[in-house]
Amino acid sequence: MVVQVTPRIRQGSKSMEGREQKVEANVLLLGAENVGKSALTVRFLTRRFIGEYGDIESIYSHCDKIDGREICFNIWDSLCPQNTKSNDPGYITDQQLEWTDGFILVYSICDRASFNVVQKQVQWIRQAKAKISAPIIIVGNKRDLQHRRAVSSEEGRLLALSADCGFFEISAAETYHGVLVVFHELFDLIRESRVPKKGAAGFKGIVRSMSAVFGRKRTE
Ligand SMILES: Nc1nc2c(ncn2[C@@H]2O[C@H](COP(=O)(O)OP(=O)(O)OP(=O)(O)O)[C@@H](O)[C@H]2O)c(=O)[nH]1
Ligand SMILES: [Mg+2]
Repeated sequence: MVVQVTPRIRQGSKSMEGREQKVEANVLLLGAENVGKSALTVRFLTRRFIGEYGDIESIYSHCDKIDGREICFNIWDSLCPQNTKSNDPGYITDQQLEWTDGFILVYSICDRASFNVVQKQVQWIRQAKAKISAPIIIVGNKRDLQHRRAVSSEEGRLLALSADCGFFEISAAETYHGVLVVFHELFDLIRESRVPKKGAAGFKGIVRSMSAVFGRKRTE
């Protein structure tokens, strides 16, 4: 099952793209060590799960067509701790905050500490002055490892609801589809965040739930 929470639409600092055909979106992947940030990135880029990824930090570019429009994702696959000057695993650099149009915060459903890191990172982003409009999607990865689950779906969903973030549980190891949905959903939120606010009341929050099964269970 994948639980999806769609956050309230935020007013963006960037202007609307209008009818431009090519759109760029900078996406920053954050999260504790070993949660699958690189696995998610490589799945999206190549559709493949290769198992081991090393500890390389990179920014990748990948163009895709969504609704007939060419979207160029710049994907920053970060390392944790994100800044060696800080011992705080929730720390996010000003450069990262400034660069990104949207965040994917990844934890492993088997690793409670990694969920705590995501909680800290959400707080950090929400308190940051810059780029306050950049949307966040929280991803609970490794959902194929149900027998080792340490964080319930409900906890992930509640964190997302309380912080106005999107939420998915996926397995980068098992399927490409879940990863694709995460990136496309984030792109939709980025696009909405760039639309000038309509009317004083703005948009109403929308919460929707969706269930889907992504592939068979497997063990590591
Ligand atoms: N079972 C399972 N293993 C996964 C999944 N995603 C990643 N892994 C494994 O988890 C380990 C860490 O994956 P990475 O993608 O390197 O994690 P990372 O977050 O990029 O780690 P750092 O770059 O060191 O911060 C690897 O052994 C992957 O094969 C998943 O969905 N299920
Ligand atoms: Mg990595």
